[in-house]
Amino acid sequence: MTFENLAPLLEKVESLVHQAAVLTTPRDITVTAKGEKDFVTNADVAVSNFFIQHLPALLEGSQVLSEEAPPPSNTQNAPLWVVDPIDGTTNFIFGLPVYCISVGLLWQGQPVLGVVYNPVMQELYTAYKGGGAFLNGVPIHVNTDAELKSTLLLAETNPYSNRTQTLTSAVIGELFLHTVDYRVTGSAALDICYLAAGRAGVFVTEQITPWDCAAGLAILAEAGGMATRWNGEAMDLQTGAILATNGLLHNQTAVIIQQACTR
Ligand code: LIP
Repeated sequence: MTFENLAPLLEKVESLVHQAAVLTTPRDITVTAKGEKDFVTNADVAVSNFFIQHLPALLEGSQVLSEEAPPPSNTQNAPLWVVDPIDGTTNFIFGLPVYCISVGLLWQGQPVLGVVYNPVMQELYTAYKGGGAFLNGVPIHVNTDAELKSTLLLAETNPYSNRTQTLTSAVIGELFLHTVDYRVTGSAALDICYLAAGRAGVFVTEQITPWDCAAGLAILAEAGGMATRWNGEAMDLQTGAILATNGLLHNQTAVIIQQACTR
């Protein structure tokens, strides 16, 4: 695969995502608890199954890692589709219109293509490596906020663990003092896209999963943003903390996070 043929591949993924979006409007939503405060619905499962069936045909040898399915075996050298069938499942269950379908493609472990779609707002974020980032076909870019006091902070909670929730609260609380205000949308994938579209300058969460961020990171990179671990280490696609910014705010935010973590 070369990067030249990512453009037609993106079109095919967009088409699948629009087809999958129909599955997010079932007549009856059934909810199952995967763990405490961790839910999956029949819509998540239907969208997951749809992508597992259709994505491998788009790219020879590719495999699918979905939040709602057992992981594929031996993904080492295969191109990997990383899917969150519904990111923001809790919002979806409670009727808040802030959720999305997220499909990323990892090539040699790096995100090279991403599609994130909020079917309620009808906002489609897309990117492939070297091709720029777009919202509904219009180019997007991170904002130019250079001071935390003039930017909006996006943050996510981690309701599954009291330990990380305490740390998250401390970090958000400290950053809140330095920024205009903070928002918790309930969808990390959308947060990263909002950052890419210049709607906020910083995004933090203590536990991001590969399916929350694979697509978003491809989009953010093309929009001129950056993402690392909280301690500044390079981002990989393992579950853990993330600091994503417009680039200009990265170092100063990392310093405040370190202070909050060691307090
Ligand atoms: C969600 C994340 C969100 C986090 C939620 C949850 P899901 O993913 O995107 O940022 O706060 O607890 O993990 O489970 O809706 O795909």
